[in-house]
Amino acid sequence: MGHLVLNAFGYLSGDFFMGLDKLHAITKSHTLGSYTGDAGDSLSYHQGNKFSTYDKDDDVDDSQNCALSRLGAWWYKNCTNSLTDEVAIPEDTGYIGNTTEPLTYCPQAFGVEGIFEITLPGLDPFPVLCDAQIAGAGYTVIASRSNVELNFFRNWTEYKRGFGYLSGDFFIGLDKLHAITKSQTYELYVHFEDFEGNTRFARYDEFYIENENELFKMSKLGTYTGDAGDSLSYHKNNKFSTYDNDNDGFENTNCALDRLGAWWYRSCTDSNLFGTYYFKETASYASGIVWYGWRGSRYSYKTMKMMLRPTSVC
Ligand SMILES: [Ca+2]
Ligand SMILES: [Ca+2]
Repeated sequence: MGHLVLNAFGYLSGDFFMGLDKLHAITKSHTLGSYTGDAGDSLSYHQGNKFSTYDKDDDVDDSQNCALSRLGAWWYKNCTNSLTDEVAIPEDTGYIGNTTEPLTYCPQAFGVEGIFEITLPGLDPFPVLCDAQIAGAGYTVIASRSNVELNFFRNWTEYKRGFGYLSGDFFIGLDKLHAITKSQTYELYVHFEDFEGNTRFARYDEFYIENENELFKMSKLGTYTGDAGDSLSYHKNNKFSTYDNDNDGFENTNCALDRLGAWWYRSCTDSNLFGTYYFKETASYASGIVWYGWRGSRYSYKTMKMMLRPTSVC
């Protein structure tokens, strides 16, 4: 049996870290030497860097706290996400483009889908993915999750701008989400698929996200219909939170950190659709792509899409 020691944690008989003070005392007057081994040298990159923890950012990456975005503590250097920081269209994707006058929303015609450019006040024209299969024509996909590749544990700036690829997984970005939902009345449709091949949905007949001055508050959420349960009404009237911008309704907790995501957190969740991608079971409470109303707080879905459609076409 061990006990916790200052600057160290864990048990010597199990998992532990000895503490930086002791590590210093033992290794004093030495530097990182030459590598030998068969696991590859993945430590030289970190030589010359300071130690960082989530509450003490001493890495060299000015855009973020690497201990937070990498969920650890280390001699971090740079930790910039390799993906573009704005939603992108890969070059090998068919870009349908626009044939007639500028669109302000996805085409509403039967079977018409793909990537289109839309134009809204306050923003440069931007591409959106239009879906005509899941729930009928004319839906703009605002978020897509389908595999573990795209990290959704991102900071405020990234959520504001959006990230990922329209041909795969992505989040459209909060500025665009505001502009879209402000332009006319939209319904929200959330589609789920579990690892057993079942699908369910939740639909809300109104959805509106405020601008950044209002911290992208979800100030309107209409009536629920569907078979996945209503796990979003709990979040209505809450502001958006990321791990580096805690606007949730829970005084002593940073919900984004606790649930490993970003969302309109309250205290904290009834849903967490930008949480970590797991294969069914979440590693910690509600930290996955979680929607309590169907499979509870510990089940993370295989695929998830959030989509918007104008309630009446004007
Ligand atoms: Ca940093
Ligand atoms: Ca909080």
